[in-house]
Amino acid sequence: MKRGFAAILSLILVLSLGAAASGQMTESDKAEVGGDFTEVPLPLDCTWVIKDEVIGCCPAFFPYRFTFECEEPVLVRVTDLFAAGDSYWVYDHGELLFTMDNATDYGPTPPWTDDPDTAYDLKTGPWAHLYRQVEPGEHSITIKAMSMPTGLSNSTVAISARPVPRLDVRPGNANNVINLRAKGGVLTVALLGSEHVDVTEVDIRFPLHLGAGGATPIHNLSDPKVYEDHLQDVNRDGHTDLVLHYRIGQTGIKEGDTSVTFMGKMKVPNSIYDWFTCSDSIRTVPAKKVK
Ligand SMILES: [Ca+2]
Ligand SMILES: [Ca+2]
Repeated sequence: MKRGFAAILSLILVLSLGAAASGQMTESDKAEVGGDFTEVPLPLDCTWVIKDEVIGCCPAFFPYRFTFECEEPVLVRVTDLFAAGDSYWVYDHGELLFTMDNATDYGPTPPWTDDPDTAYDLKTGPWAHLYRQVEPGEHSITIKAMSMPTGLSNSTVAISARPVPRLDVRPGNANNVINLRAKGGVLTVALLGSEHVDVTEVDIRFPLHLGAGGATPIHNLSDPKVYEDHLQDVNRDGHTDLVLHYRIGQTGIKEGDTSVTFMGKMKVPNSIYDWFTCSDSIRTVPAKKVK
């Protein structure tokens, strides 16, 4: 891509970003989404759905609504595919979910791949790619091409949905009471597997943080024997769960807190993508007052 062209494109992008700064679709966008959009159910198993379309340019919507419903939080993953250089805005039920900038750091010929995992990889190239976590429930994703620097009127995009574990504080106990008097006390939590979630896909090479204090597990899960011991079906639903133990004093949980959040990462070949969070409600027993 020529530098002058890139400069004009970024100017257009800046201008259009300004127009949609509220994160809302314009009325004409909404009319488009309400129009002839074909519903495509998105599988909840991380497989990529690829759409290569002549959509004109730009901006222009792909004529699809990618839909799914899930009891778990889901990572919506999107990547440019085939010739690099396109950029996209991604919507959920008509609300802007995220924007993906096009890379400009390649020569006159954009690199090409038909492998979404390669295009999604942060290290391999300039394909626009990004993900966002959406909450449990029903979702309807639409994608708008914002720029296609190759000058062609067709664009290729790949999208996949990756459910992530739910958090269960104190497995087997519905009250989730956390006794802050027990400073050295241990809090057991579980990441719950399900029909759609394999907890062994949680990447234990990356931090498994619990709470605002960023506590890390007491046990060394990089030891395969220790890791194996922490894979249990705590709620007896037939799906393996990952049990984790933390020092309460390191979690940052304070008196009156009503929830606690876990942060970890799902496995992705060669990528630092697919971080996720999950939360559970808690009730605290106050620490002893110092007189
Ligand atoms: Ca519980
Ligand atoms: Ca289970």
